[in-house]
Amino acid sequence: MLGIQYPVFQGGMAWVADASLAAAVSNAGGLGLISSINAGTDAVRAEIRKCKELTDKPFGVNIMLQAPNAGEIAQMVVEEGVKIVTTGAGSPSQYMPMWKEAGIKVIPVIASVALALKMQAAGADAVVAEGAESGGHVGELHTMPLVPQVVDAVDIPVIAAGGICDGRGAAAAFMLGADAIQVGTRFLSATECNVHPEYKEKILKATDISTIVTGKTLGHPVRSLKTPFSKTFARMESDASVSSEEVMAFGSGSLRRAVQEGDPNGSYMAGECAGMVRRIEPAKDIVEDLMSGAEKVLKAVSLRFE
Ligand code: TUI
Repeated sequence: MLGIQYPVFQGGMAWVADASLAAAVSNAGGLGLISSINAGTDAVRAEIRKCKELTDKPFGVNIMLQAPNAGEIAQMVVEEGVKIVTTGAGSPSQYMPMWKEAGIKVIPVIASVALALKMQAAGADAVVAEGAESGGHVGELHTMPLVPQVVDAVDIPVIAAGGICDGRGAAAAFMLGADAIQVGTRFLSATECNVHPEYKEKILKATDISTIVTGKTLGHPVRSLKTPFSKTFARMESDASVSSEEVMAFGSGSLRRAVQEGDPNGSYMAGECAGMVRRIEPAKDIVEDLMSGAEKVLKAVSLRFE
């Protein structure tokens, strides 16, 4: 459907997923995605143009629907001839007719069966079922129960996301009925990923219990690494004497500060599998490790059932 070699999507991570990372993943045979959360619509347009120079393989754009410029980005991807769009943090129904008209493959990220069905009815070509193990904005269900329930509910392909970091996770996702996987956190450590070195360092140092979900009281739960900043955020939102406006002001701009400045007062969004990320390596090696690792465990397990 997408013209890619391997069923591996790179998560469209806000402020992180630029042309450099997306092109590296696409050149490796996966699907690279550029994030629409960047310095503004023109900056995203520039990343798209750069990506076209870096790869002749298919790539896409992830549109964060809660962003104030989401409508502008939705129009811009049509102008730039983008072929694949994924969306997050909302329903893209209003843009669907325009994108279908332009021949764009539309793949909404969803976190429930209800929204998967709504997206299918609206004409989605596939859905990414993203469990709450993932980094960034999360839903309520986790990958293990979410993916098979979405697979049973829809007739379009399902891409599993959330907690998938190596060949074992990839194989498990295929066992749940997924047609492909989406991986975010592991690509934070890619050589071609342009986050601040401090961000990579924090991911490499992370353990199994290094992430926390904050923002539930604001209706915008986000998973990030436990840091003095995220712990303060958690304390503020559970303190009745602190208004939600004060909490939001405290968090404002924190992801950009982490990604670009390695600021200790930044939000280091990451999934639960951050503890499994061991080294910095080219995106190509990550894609190949995901696929060869899946093949290895699938063969080993199938032998046990012969
Ligand atoms: O969108 C994401 N993950 C994100 S977006 C993001 S940007 C940001 N966030 C906070 C502060 C600063 C920047 C970081 N991470 N993942 C896709 C995703 N979408 N996960 C869950 C959902 C989702 C949730 C509810 C999709 C739809 C939905 O329903 C809304 C509706 O209209 O029914």
